[in-house]
Amino acid sequence: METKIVFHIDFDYFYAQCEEIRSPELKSKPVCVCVFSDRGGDSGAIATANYTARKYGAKSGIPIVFAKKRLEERKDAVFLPVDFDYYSEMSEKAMKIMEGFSDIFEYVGRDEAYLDVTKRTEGNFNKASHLAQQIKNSIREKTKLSCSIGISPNKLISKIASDFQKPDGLTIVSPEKIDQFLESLKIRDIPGIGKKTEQRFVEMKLETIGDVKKLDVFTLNKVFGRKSGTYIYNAVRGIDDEPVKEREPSIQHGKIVTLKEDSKDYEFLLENILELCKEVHRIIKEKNQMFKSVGISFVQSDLSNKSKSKMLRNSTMSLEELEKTAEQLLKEGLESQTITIRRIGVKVSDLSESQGQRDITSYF
Ligand code: DGT
Ligand code: CA
Ligand code: CA
Repeated sequence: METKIVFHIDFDYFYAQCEEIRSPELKSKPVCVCVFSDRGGDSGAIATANYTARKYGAKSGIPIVFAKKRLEERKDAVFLPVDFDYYSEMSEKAMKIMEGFSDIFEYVGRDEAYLDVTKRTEGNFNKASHLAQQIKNSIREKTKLSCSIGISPNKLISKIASDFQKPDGLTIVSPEKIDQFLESLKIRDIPGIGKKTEQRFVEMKLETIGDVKKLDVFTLNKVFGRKSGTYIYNAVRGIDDEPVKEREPSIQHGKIVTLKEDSKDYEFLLENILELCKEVHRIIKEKNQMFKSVGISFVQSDLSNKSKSKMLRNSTMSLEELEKTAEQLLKEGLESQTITIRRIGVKVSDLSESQGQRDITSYF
């Protein structure tokens, strides 16, 4: 069987990096991107933090109050609310570039993807290394984003490898290096192995992947059950035959603009909303897709977010329906609006392929 070459590409400190790109003055500061809960104040958790903030122990999943405590001495630390629409927009641009460099492209989530590049590299790891460098350069040039790439004959090892030298990493594990690469890594580095599984291994006095390799498949199956046991048995040996499956990130289409001036004036905002509707509709038409949900979003002058969406009765391609719905959402969104709005967006989701001449009126 010929050796496959699979890339796993993962953007570095993704949400926080997007914020740095939007506001370069943040680069020298600790930056935490926060999911503020509805309860107000500082309740909520950190979605991610840049590497400066991580040095102080501020990281994904911890409460915002803890992060603020840990960063107490850094008076310049910045805590920003998440702006998913903006991150999606950045992600989409970078994903398009990656897709262009792949034989098979599998979108995993906003910040990661697998690429099968076996054909275009002719299974040659040297060529693969050049290709990866080219992808990094192209993404950086067009979006300013940095990413880390893992290269190996399968998804499992590439995923581990992309995480091996972050940020801006490039880790190549050719077939003959697999054992050596895995040997000294922590068991926890295997995707899917969480705290609980790790704890069981600690109890068995096993710490590295090399240690676990000493266990036979029967022991692993007995301790973890057949499914997990077999997975672990193969994973520690670098065995994984999951193919890269074509998958595109077409979950939604959206457009967002920064307004000429911050405002909460209905007429002014409506004008912008209608313009965005036209742009979003252009994408939908081009892709021959129908949508069933419409959403609008505001980034308010204090950088907090607000969004509203509505599910339609039927899927449609109609610009008129898109505009009507967005207009209605805008009216609702502006009720009790106190602060002005800085950026405004429109998106459609719950997409489906339009199948031929279903209903001629739904095309316009
Ligand atoms: P890294 O280690 O440089 O890849 O850093 P990130 O931030 O890219 O980490 P990753 O790849 O695990 O996650 C990608 C994005 O997913 C991250 O920018 C924010 C989001 N995320 C990750 N963990 C959490 C979490 O615990 N809560 C929330 N709300 N979001 C998270
Ligand atoms: Ca990442
Ligand atoms: Ca990731």
